[in-house]
Amino acid sequence: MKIAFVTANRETLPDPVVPLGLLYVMANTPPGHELVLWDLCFEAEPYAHLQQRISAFGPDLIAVGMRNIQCNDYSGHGTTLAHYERVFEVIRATTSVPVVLGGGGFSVMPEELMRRFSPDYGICGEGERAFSELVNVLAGNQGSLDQIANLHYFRRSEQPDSGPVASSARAPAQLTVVPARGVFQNLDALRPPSRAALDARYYLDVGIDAVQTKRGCSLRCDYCTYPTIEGRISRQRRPEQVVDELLAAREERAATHFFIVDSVFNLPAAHAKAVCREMIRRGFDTPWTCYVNPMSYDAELAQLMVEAGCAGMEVGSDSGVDEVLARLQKGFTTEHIRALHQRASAAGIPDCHSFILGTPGETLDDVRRTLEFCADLDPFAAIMMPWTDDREALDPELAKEHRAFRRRIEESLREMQRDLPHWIVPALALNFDPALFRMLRRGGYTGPLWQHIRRARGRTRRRRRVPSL
Ligand code: B12
Ligand code: SF4
Repeated sequence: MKIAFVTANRETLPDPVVPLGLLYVMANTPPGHELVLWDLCFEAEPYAHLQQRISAFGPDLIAVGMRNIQCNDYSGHGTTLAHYERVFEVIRATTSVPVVLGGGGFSVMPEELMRRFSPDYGICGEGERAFSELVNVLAGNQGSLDQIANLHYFRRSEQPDSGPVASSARAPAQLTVVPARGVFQNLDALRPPSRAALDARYYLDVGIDAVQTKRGCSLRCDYCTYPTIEGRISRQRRPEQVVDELLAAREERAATHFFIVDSVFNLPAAHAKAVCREMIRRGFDTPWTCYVNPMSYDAELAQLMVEAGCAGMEVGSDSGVDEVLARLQKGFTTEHIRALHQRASAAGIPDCHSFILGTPGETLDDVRRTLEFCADLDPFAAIMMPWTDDREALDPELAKEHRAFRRRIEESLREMQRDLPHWIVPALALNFDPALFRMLRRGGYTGPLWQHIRRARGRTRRRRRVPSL
């Protein structure tokens, strides 16, 4: 079959991100098919481009990667759904071949998005195995749809359980969801993704590549969707294999920085340390950034990360109020956040803490206490995000209700923005706007831009008083 992989993500803030998940799915598609990658990220006319590509290539199957539901301004005022709707309209108007939807955005609410976009198939969570099995069924080789764990599809009376089905055969249909069972992959058995087909602009304009050292997080933070995508059991890649991929990626493309996209790099800490040791042993010297959790962050790990070239870490601190952290089931307290900040500062690793303001049950007073906590902590960088629930994307009433509270939080942030020049508040475009980012890139700044804002704005380390809300 001729299979077209479409990465439809057009979010470019804070940066365009390489479609690592789709590359994994591509790399692990059974042999014997002709594969192409189409990237809509940098196209000025994405829909015309897509239409033209479909007409010229004539695919038998189209696989669409949907990374985000939310827009990158974190304000909850917009979503990416209208864009994906348009992508589906263009595909349906140009061809009648089956379409498969998958990716992190899709996996957050698969049933709702199946109904909204009506793809022929949807794959929730990790895509490699399910997509391979689907390709085998559609090519008429083996298997049946109801054996493909996590597959979502519309069962129609005329739809057999195997063999290609033109979507023109569509009729009112019932959504079928094949239950998940033992779906998660042994990561060392996967073929690593190839960057060969990636648009050069990821490297020329930004320079950040992505790599994954494991999948899954066993914690149970109240709001978190990550385990839906990756599972709750941590599955780790062999450190040698991770560094093989880093070196190959650096060889293949001119990345100046890597983002380790694990949900949390330092859980379990033993694996993070093993990866760092392997980087050091192999002399890997390209800077990298990762997510860390305030638990399991000891001085030994901080030191190993420095020696392995860590240029910064993003910390999901979420709140500066212990009762809120407990309600969110974070498993750590503000003391853990302080300890992490001290260790990171002692080791010389810039730390960027993200705080989610206004989670369910939180009051404006809690928000104010979080802002005071952050001002007192004085981390290298902080990102303030008013809480947005993914379900708002499909529920205007819920969105309206939450937006009113967000507005009040934003007003408070606006009042104090002049006092906190290095905090990042995407909803207010504060230290988060394309013009600033372009200026920093032109100035030769590499890696995630929060690592440069403080320096660029001059290091203001004065303690700030937070105005009352
Ligand atoms: C690392 C990360 C970032 C980093 C990326 C760094 C980099 N250079 O790559 C940074 C910090 C920049 C970032 C930014 C944003 N992110 Co982010 N990010 C992640 C994270 C933790 C990992 C993504 C990743 O690369 N995973 C590794 C790859 C291998 O996995 P994957 O993409 O999920 O792909 C697998 C499956 O989804 C599936 N699959 C993928 N594509 C396809 C296609 C088909 C056809 C099929 C069948 C299957 C399939 O198979 C793949 C392999 O198993 C996820 C959460 C998570 N744990 O997944 C959030 C996540 C993807 N981000 C999210 C969001 C919203 C954003 C932002 C919009 C900011 C924001 N408001 O939170 C921006 C957008 C940036 C952009 N330009 O698009 C959401 C998206 C869903 C949603 N709720 O909208 C997620 C899921 C987190 C969440 N809040 O729920 N992010
Ligand atoms: S530690 Fe991070 S990835 Fe794990 S459940 Fe909590 S928020 Fe989600």
